[in-house]
Amino acid sequence: MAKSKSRRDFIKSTALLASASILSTEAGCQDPQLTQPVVISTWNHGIPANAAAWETLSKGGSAIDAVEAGVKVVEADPESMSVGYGGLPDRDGNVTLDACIMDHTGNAGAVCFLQHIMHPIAVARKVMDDTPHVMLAGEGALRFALDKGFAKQNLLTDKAKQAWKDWQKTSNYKPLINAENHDTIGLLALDTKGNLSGACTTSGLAYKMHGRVGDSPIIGAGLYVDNEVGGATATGMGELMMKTLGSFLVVELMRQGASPQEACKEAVMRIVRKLDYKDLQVGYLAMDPKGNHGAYSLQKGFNYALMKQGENQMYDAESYIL
Ligand code: SD4
Repeated sequence: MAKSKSRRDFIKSTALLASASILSTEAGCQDPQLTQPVVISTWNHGIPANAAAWETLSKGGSAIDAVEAGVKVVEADPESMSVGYGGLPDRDGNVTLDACIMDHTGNAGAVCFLQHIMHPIAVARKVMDDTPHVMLAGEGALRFALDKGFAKQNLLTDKAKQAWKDWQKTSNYKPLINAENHDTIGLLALDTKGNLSGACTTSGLAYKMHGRVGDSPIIGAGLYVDNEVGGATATGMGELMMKTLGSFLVVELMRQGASPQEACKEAVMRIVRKLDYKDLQVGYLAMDPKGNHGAYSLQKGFNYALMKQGENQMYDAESYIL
């Protein structure tokens, strides 16, 4: 995994360094029983997401709180055009959101085809914590969110609306690789108690059919965590991960002895062997309970942010197609 050469490579804010030193005095150095936290997440927006997750972890907070805090930063960013606020709409002009979250005990929550809510991950967390269910969809998810006090708001920014209008001139639907319509955030965190959690949130493929749901809210496709073995998350053309239950596959391969890197690669190879993947992208990230990580993608161009020991850096994933 080569460090990428982008300008964002060496973003290390003083806040991050400060939280790293809090960790070494409050946690890591004083108690050898405590695990060193690690955060890993997809694409360039992983840098600010990791930083927010780290803030929670460095104070001894839980992995589940950290993953939620991390991805919320990206959900609220209007410049991130495939997650939450500012996300590109479906072909009818609706921003529809998919998200899921999973903790170290195997608890999980998800929402799909949710509209008008800035933080679908927080709604997914409430589904996990406050209901006997795993997933709520569409109108039901919206009603639940409003009942829980979330505000209804317009998520279609002027910039996203203009992009949609431009797209309508041809209405040519072709999912692209590594373009701005493939920028889901999937984030995995390991906390000082050695617990793993994950979160995944997206506005899905730009200009998708109204009602389309991708892999991101599907436990086992977009995200899976088993605290004994490890966690995995996915990005890219959701249909490919759904057909192979990719994140579950990565974790199960790790259970059978594969390293996180080997498991990510094998899950991509499963797609290569079985499905028509031409011009499509899939990227997997994985982490085991010791903080070892893996990253592998179908096509060149998938990058991820890794934060450990207070350092937050971008890396390019290895890929099947070079
Ligand atoms: C989806 N997997 O809806 C998402 C899109 C994505 O990076 O990951 N973009 O299929």
